[in-house]
Amino acid sequence: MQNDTTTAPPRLQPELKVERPKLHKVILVNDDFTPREFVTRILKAEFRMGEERARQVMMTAHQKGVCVVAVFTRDVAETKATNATDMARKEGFPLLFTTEPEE
Ligand code: TYC
Repeated sequence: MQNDTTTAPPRLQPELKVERPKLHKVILVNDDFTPREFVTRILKAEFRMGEERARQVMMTAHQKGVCVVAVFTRDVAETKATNATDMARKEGFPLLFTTEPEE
């Protein structure tokens, strides 16, 4: 009896295409109303930054209009941006964190 394993044509392996998930930036947006200290506090709480780094990021947004806070997978970036923005809303501040995919 013929043995399938010896007569079958060689199986072509499908090419494995594993793509790295695109990372998303969390962006801090400046406004004229949220106190600097409050922005710094949010950055420390939600993005686990130390005082010095949080102040640098806050000041960059303050001076340039926006600052990239960090990059994460899409879900994490969106969750952190939403949490941080919600914390500000609860205190009545217009502070905004947005996300955008990296190129
Ligand atoms: N511009 C604000 C002020 O002068 C401080 C601030 C900094 C607000 C960064 C938002 O993303 C921000 N009180």
